[in-house]
Amino acid sequence: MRRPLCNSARMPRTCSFLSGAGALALAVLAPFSSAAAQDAAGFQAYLPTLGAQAAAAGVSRRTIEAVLPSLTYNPRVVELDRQQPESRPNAPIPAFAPYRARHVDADRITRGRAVYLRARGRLSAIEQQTGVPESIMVAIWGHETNYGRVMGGFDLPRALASLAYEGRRRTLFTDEFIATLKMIDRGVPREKLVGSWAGAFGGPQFLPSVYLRLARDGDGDGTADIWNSDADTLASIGAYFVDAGWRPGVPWGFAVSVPATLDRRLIANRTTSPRCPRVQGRQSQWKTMAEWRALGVVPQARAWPGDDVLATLLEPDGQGAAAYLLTGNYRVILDYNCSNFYALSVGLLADAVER
Ligand SMILES: [Ca+2]
Repeated sequence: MRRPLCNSARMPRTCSFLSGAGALALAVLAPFSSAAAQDAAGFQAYLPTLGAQAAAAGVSRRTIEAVLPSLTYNPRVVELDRQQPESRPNAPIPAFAPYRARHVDADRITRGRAVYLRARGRLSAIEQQTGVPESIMVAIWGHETNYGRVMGGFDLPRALASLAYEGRRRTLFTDEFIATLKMIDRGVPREKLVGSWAGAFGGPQFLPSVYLRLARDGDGDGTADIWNSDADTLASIGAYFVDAGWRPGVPWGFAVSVPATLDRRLIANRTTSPRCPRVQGRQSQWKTMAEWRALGVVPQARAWPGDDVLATLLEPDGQGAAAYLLTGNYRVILDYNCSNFYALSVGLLADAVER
């Protein structure tokens, strides 16, 4: 993992060698170094609290004593956490089209098709057991890690303990930190606990608590190795979707054309979702397919699902641009990662891989 030289709590003075500006650099650095030293010290003082919470949650003394003394504060993960959109609730929403072009691109589609064809036997068995379409499992894998290519290089216990210490989402990160220790208790080697700055790891980018609950052994060798085994990765994604309520036989959604005359005020969402309100607030009211058809909404490619299937309308770039009707299965993709752009791109990549 690379860290910016000026951002290391352990070597804060490295910057003065780079700047060459002598006293000025030291004057600028002084308050920063002091803050970094405070964080490093505060983190060490906080570790016994985390250790006590882990012990109370049933983690073995052996694991706690092996891991906690090795941890140091990681300012980089805190910096990344503060860049997240939910830290800036009033930031403008960017356009979907450029995001789609980056995430549902020719390379990802081509390689997704190759994975789809290569793993066909395995995928079809998982689809039979779970009802989750093969292409959706492939698309999640493609989006999360570019089919296992990019799985993150952050040490998870260190990253999660740093985020718990920082405190913006302390409960979440404390629970996930404890879950990493439980993974060690279960026999996962310490050196495997590497992933994204926010604690997700392996091909499906599961959080530790999700791994404990839903990781599956897809190739039958007795372990759920979502780092190295494609079969385990895909079976685990399938298990996640079943757990989150995927309904077999219903598409995630599809592109539609919407009459320019449709009065959007009549279909505006008037409820606030307790979960991801900003994301779900961009979607319309839920209506049946029969009701959408009566409003003049026309599918661009796929046939309609049954008339009684409920769906919501999303026009991510506003009226006159791409529009989608989304079913309850779209909500399952949002459960995996609550972002409209993410969920739309997963659905569109799945369709492209299958085509
Ligand atoms: Ca396995």
